[in-house]
This record gives sequence, structure tokens and C-alpha cells, in this order.
Amino acid sequence: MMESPVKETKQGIIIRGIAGFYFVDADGSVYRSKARGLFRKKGRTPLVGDRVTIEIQNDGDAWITAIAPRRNAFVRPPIANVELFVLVLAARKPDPLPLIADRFLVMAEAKNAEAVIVINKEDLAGSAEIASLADIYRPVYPVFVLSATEGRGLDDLRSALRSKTAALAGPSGVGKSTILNALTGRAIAETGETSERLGRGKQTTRASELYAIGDGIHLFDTPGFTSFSATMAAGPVDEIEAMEAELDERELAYCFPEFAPYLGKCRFDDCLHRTEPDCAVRRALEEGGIARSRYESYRTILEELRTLKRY
Ligand SMILES: Nc1nc2c(ncn2[C@@H]2O[C@H](COP(=O)(O)OP(=O)(O)O)[C@@H](O)[C@H]2O)c(=O)[nH]1
Ligand SMILES: [Mg+2]
Ligand SMILES: [Zn+2]
Repeated sequence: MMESPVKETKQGIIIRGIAGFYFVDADGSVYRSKARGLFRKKGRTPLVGDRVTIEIQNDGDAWITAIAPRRNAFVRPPIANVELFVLVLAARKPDPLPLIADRFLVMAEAKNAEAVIVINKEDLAGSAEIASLADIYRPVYPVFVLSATEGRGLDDLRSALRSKTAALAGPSGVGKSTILNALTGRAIAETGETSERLGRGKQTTRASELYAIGDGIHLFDTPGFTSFSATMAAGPVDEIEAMEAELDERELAYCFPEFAPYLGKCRFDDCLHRTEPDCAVRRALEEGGIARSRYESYRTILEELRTLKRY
């Protein structure tokens, strides 16, 4: 790309990156842009989701001249500025595991993002079964019950996403791609069914993109955010693991928003809410102010953090 005279400067958002080019949406037009060598020298690679300043040249191409400070950034998938995570669980197939959900929620909190919970595949389970899962989370996060294949509940979810930049997260097979396609109205993501038909594995890796889907909503098309193990693999395998490696054991309780009213009220200032006497968090648990499965997840993740730290 040759330098040509600068025509104008605009603010935009990177929606796609391919082979050194960044596609920047600014005022509804998309500009093919390159980053100034300056960024790479400083080790600052632009990411999909970055808010940037571009200088548009006479030939229509543009240079990225500044990257706005990020709310958060992720390595796998490589994206920035997730405002809200849509954590997707299935009512069945696969059966929901609260610990897996809670790991994602801890990541969202640790990364300064909001979260909502979707219980998808509502058509496969009874209402009592769905309610017992929803009840764990309703006091803490908005919960949406959906059947993506039958088109139920999508409008409410869409309303919750208004004006947000959001990413879908959750275990494989819960319906993230189906929901993304339903929300965008386009067959953007390969669902389990299409990848089976094409004889491809589920681990098809592909660059992330950011889609504007109306109502000010931007949705990341993230094939990542599916892993859930902090300690099973030898090295960091995904964002959750990397996050857990960084998170201090003292910070974990702050990643459970419903613990907040009790923090600082335990007998010991350094209480980790395990077996210490006069623990306000455990008292809230006994009195029903904290859901047992959430507390159990806290304890499990806490032990993992302590194990990680020992190495
Ligand atoms: N019964 C039912 N199946 C669904 C629903 N949503 C998705 N599926 C199916 O679940 C499978 C996995 O969906 P997919 O979107 O690929 O999940 P992902 O791995 O989270 O992206 C596919 O066969 C979908 O057709 C739903 O609401 N109800
Ligand atoms: Mg998928
Ligand atoms: Zn305590």
C-alpha cells in the first residue's frame, strides 16, 4: 500500500483482520487499513474489536494511527473490548454443569465484562428442570431461556444486547453458532450440523469477526471461549486458563458478585471463606443468601488457583 495524501481522519472499530489488513467500520463505511509500523515496534498489535483512529487517504485505503485504551483483551480468540459475555448453556445435550458456567462467569468478571446467561435447548427439558438451573443464576445475572432452533426467546435476548459489544461463550454443542446465526439472520457460523455434513472437525479455526446486527449491537463471531479446564492441560490452552493463572486467590471472591455484601465482614481480614471461623460468606450460604453450587464452584476454583500458585 502506497502512501497518498490524507483526505480525512475518522474514528472506527476493527471488524476483521486478514493478512496484515484491518477492516475498520467508521460511520457505516468499511475502510481497508494498515497499522503503522510504530504499533508493531511497541508490541501493540491491533485486535478485532479495537476502537481506532484512521487516516483515510485519497485512494480510499487508510492507516490506523491510534488505538483507544482497551476495556479488555483476549489472546484466544484474539479480540478486544468485549462489553458483555453471553454465556450459553444447554438445558440438555450437553447437560449443564454449573462449575463450567461459573468458570466462564469468573472470567467475565475478571475481564471487567458484564454477563448474561442463556439456557438454550429449552425444547429438550421440562420447566422444573430449567427453573432449577435458572434459579441458581437469576439473583446474580439476567437469565434468558431459549430454543434457538425453534426461534423462542431470541427477541428478549436481542433486547438485552442493545448497544452492546458482546461475545458468545460456553461449552461446545450448546448452540452458540445456532444463536449467532439466528441473531444475525445469516449463516455466519458453522453449526454442529453443518460441520458434520462437511465432514469437518469441530475445531475449525478461523479468524474472529465482529458483526453489526442493528440496534447498536456488535457481536463477535468467536469460535473460541469453549474450553473449561484450568488444570488439565500442561500449558495455557485458552483464555480461562490464562485468566486463572493471573488471578490472585484473594481476588476470586470479588468475581462472585453475590458475595459482595459479605466481603470484609468475616472475623479475619484475610478470610478465604473456606473453614475459617465466623465467616460472613459461609453464614450467607447457610442462610440461603448464596447458592450452594456457586459456593462450591468458588471452593473448587480457589483450590485450583492455590495449586497453580504452588508451581
Ligand atoms: N433441540 C435443540 N437443538 C439445538 C438448539 N440450538 C442448537 N441446537 C443443536 O445443537 C447442535 C449444536 O449447535 P451449535 O450451534 O453448533 O453449538 P455450538 O458448538 O455451541 O456452536 C446442533 O445440532 C444444533 O442444531 C435448540 O434450541 N434446541
Ligand atoms: Mg459453534
Ligand atoms: Zn469469610
